[in-house]
Amino acid sequence: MIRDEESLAALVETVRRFVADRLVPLEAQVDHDDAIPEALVDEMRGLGLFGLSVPEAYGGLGLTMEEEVHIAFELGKTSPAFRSLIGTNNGIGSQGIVADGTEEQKAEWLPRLARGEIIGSFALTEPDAGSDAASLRTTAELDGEDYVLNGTKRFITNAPRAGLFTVMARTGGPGAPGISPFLVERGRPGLILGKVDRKMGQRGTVTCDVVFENCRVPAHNIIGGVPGLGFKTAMKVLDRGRLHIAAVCVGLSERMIVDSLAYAMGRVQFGKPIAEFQLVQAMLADSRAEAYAARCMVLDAARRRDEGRAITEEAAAAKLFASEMVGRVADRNVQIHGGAGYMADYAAERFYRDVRLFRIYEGTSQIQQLVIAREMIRRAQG
Ligand code: COS
Repeated sequence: MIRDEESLAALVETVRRFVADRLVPLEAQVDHDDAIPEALVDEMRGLGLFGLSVPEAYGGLGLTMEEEVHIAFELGKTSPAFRSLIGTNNGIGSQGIVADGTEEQKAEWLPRLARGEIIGSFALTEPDAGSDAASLRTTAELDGEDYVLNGTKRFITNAPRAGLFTVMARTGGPGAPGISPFLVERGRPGLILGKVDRKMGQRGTVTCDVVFENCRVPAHNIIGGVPGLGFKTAMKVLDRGRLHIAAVCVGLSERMIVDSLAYAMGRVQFGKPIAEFQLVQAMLADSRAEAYAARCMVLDAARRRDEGRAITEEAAAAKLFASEMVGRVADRNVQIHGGAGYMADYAAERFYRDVRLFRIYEGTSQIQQLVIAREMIRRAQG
C-alpha cells in the first residue's frame, strides 16, 4: 500500500541521490577499510534511514511494507554494507518490539532506534542452533525479579556497535514454546562481545559472538512481558525481514545489470561492442528477466502484507528466488566483464563476494524451501 504517491516518490528520489552521490563513490574504500565512515552514519540519521519501519508515533517514518521495499530497492543499488548498518534498526533489531512489545518498551526504545541514536541487534543464532532455531540453548533462569542469562550467540549482525540486543533465550522446556525474547542493553555486566568476524564479503558489515555469563536482566525486559512467545516473535520478525532482504537483492541485481550493460556496450572485441554478440545478449536478457520477476514477487508480497494477510509463504518464496537470482546475476556480471570482472578494481568482483550471503542469512535457501512446502501442505490439509 502506498499512502501518498508523491511523498514516496520524493523519498525514493532522495535515497536514490544519496546512494548515487554519497555511497557508490565510497564502495571500494568501505570494502578496503572494512568500515563505514562515521560522517556517513550522521547523514543516514539525518535522512531518517534508521526509522523507516518504526511507526510515526515513535518517531519513525512508519512506512508501509510496500513503501519500505521501494526504499530497499534503492538502498540495494550499492554495497550491502551500507544497508546493513540501518538494516537491523529497521528489521530484526526493532520489529520484535514493534510486533509484540509492551507500550512501555515501545516508548522507551523505538524512538532511540528510529533516530539511529542506538543500533539494535537480534541474537537468535548460536554455535549449535542455526537453521534449527528452536533448539537454541542459551538459558534464562528466573532469580527473584531478574532472569540470569547464560549462553553464546553467533554471527550477530551489528553486535559490535549495538546498544540494544533482542536475545532469544530458553525460559522453559524444550522446543519453540520454551523460548522468550529479552531486551538487553549494552553494558549489562555479563554481556561480553567476541572479536569481530572476518568474512568473505560484505566488508564494512560487522558481526561477532555475543556471550552471556550470568547476565542479569529484569523480568520486565521480556518483550511483551509474557514468557514463552519468543519463537513466534522471531518467526514474525523473520517473515518481514526476508521480504526486505529480497528487495535488497532486487536492487543489487538492477545495479549489476546497469554495470553489465555499460561494460558490454563499451568493450569492443572482434571489431564491435560485445553487447552486439548474441551470447552476451542472452546473459543480459536472462538477468533482466529474472530481476523483473523478483521485483514483481517482492511488490506482490509487500502488498499482501499491507492488506493484513499472512505472507510466510510469499516472503520465503521471494527471499528464495531473489537471493538465488542475485547470485546468478552477479555471476553473469563477472562473466560479461571477462578478465576485468575477476580483478578487485571492478565492483563486479566485490559484488560477487557480497551476494553470497543473501542465500544464507535470515534463513538459508533450503529453509525457505522447507517453509514454502510446509505452508503448501498445511493449506492443502485445510
Ligand atoms: N509466524 C508466526 N508464527 C510462526 C511462524 C511464522 N512465520 N512460523 C512458525 N510459527 C509458530 C508455529 O505456528 C508454532 O506455534 P504453535 O506450536 O503454537 O502452532 C511455533 O511457531 C513453532 O513452529 P514450528 O513447529 O514450525 O517450528 P520448527 O522448529 O519446525 O521450525 C523453521 C521452523 C525451520 C521454519 C524455523 O526454525 C526457521 O525459520 N529456521 C531458520 C532460522 C533463521 O532464519 N535463522 C537465520 C538467522 S536469524 S537473522
